[in-house]
Amino acid sequence: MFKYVILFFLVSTIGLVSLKVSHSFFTSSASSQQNVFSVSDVFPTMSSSPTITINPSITNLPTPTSSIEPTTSLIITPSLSPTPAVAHHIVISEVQIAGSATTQDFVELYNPTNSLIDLSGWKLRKRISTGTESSLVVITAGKSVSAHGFFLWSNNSSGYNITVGADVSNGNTLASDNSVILLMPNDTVVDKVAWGNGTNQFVESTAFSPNPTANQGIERKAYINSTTTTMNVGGSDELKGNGFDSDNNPFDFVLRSSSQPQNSTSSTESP
Ligand SMILES: [Ca+2]
Ligand SMILES: [Ca+2]
Repeated sequence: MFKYVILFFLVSTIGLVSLKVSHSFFTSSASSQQNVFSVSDVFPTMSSSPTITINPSITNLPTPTSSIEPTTSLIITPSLSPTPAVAHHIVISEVQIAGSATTQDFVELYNPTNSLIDLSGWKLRKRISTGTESSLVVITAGKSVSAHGFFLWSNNSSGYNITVGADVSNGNTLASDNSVILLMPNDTVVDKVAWGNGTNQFVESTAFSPNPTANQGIERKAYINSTTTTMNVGGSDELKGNGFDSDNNPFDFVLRSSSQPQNSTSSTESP
């Protein structure tokens, strides 16, 4: 019996020592007098798939353009159609086709330029209502029209040319539905005016209407806004010349109730 007690004691002792040794080997911590070491009882796991970051490359960047678009644009405002002002050439300024007698006819010219113009060989020609053309007058050599001055042709029946002081005259006549053209000696067209309703008229745009009656005058305006009233005696444009020419007979002329023939001795007029 005592042997079994001893044996049990030995076995128990060995077991405790073994347990102590095992615990010493596998404890998660151990200590010494001055240092403390710790180990984990869980082994760190190593990532099997480490993440590798690759800086992405940038490709296909848009190519900057070298040109710089203008931020402002040049705006050119087109001017309205220029207002025809005073003509730069001699114009037919007034016409009468009948006075107290049907032969009391005249054509007045006006020089809106600043220079005297020699009229030698210049021509006035007419077309009657049927379109038949003939000479009204060929201005004789030595005749001229001063700057801003006038020049007058008239019929000479019964001394009408003396009455109006015509610079040139003859027996030719004008009538309703006629037209007149002013030509340089080389037949360069200078001006035209028609009235009424004739055939193949010398005309700018359309004919002036109506036909003037006895002692009335078809008179060229001084300005674009001139009217019969302003062009009449006492009107604001009476002494402003007759230089407005837009090549449009009905627009460029007004009908004067009483004509006013002017000649080379009349006072000059300027707009
Ligand atoms: Ca004209
Ligand atoms: Ca006149």
